[in-house]
Amino acid sequence: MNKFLITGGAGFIGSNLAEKLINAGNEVVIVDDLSMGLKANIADLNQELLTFYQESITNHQFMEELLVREKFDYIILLGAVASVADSVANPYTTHLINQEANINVYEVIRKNRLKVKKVLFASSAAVYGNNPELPKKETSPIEPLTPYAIDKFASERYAMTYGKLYNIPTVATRFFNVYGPKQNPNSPYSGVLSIIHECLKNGKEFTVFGDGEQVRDFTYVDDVTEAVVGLLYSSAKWDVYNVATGKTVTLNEVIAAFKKVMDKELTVKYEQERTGDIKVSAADISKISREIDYQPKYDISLGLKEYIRKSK
Ligand code: UD2
Repeated sequence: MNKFLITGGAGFIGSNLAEKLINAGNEVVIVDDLSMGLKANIADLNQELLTFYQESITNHQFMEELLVREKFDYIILLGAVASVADSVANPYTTHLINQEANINVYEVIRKNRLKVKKVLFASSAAVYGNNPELPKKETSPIEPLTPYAIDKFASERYAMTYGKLYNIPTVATRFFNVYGPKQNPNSPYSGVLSIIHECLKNGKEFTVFGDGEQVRDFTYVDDVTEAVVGLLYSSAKWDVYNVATGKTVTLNEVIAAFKKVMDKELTVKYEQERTGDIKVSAADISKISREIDYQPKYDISLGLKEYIRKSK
């Protein structure tokens, strides 16, 4: 049994990860200010193994006291303002959360010489921006186009550099479009599959921005948490890994698959594509596959089935 800290642990990916770790008998501490996460996401977990702090990761003193007191085996940094649009509207405020708060964690580990088994920083495919090279490899050019992407890239680099300079075992992941239970559909910039799910459930009309032929690598959250745990327990360090399925589908194909899995009709309207929308996002996952023998288990139809089953 190990002790884990998950920042953003009441959010979509964090709460799914907490569930996996707790079900395996580990102790999990969550720090989440509930700005996007929900208490309900972690309410059904074994509370004896869970400690929850409703606190912002920007409270540096709180974070330092917590890290020094609890002596975590593993630290997973998922706490962030996940909306790219928010980062464009509020670049400085989101910077304090998406970058500074993470550096503070590395700094506390360095200053206090904390012995951690691994620190994992959750970065994003957003760091690749619009660069046309496909599929994206970890060595592909980086082109962060928004404050969100800049902060993700910087926090990734800080994790690697702190790791090497001060001998802290760090890794980073670049997630591609993640979907699954507990993803919050309430913002227009929420994951598109959570929005489609909401529309199908409530008989609402769904708007496709563009012609629906945009291509994504949609990754079921269990494959993501599997990759995270695999990297934590492996000897991987000071490196960054794409986390995706390595397969792509168009939005139109996903809509068709979703309707079939739910056996429901969906009214779809087509509008102008979003400014800055990426036409094709595709991941090369050979690096993580080599490192931890990672094999995604969910193609889109299996992932959607599991999403529906677990959302009931
Ligand atoms: C993903 C990430 C984002 C950033 C970006 C980097 C998610 C939720 N977002 O944005 O954080 O890392 O990749 O490239 O993982 N769409 C519709 N109708 C809707 C909502 C979306 O047609 O109501 C379209 C949208 O225009 C896009 C596609 O669906 O073409 C996927 O949208 P998304 O917001 O789920 O994810 P994405 O790839 O834009």
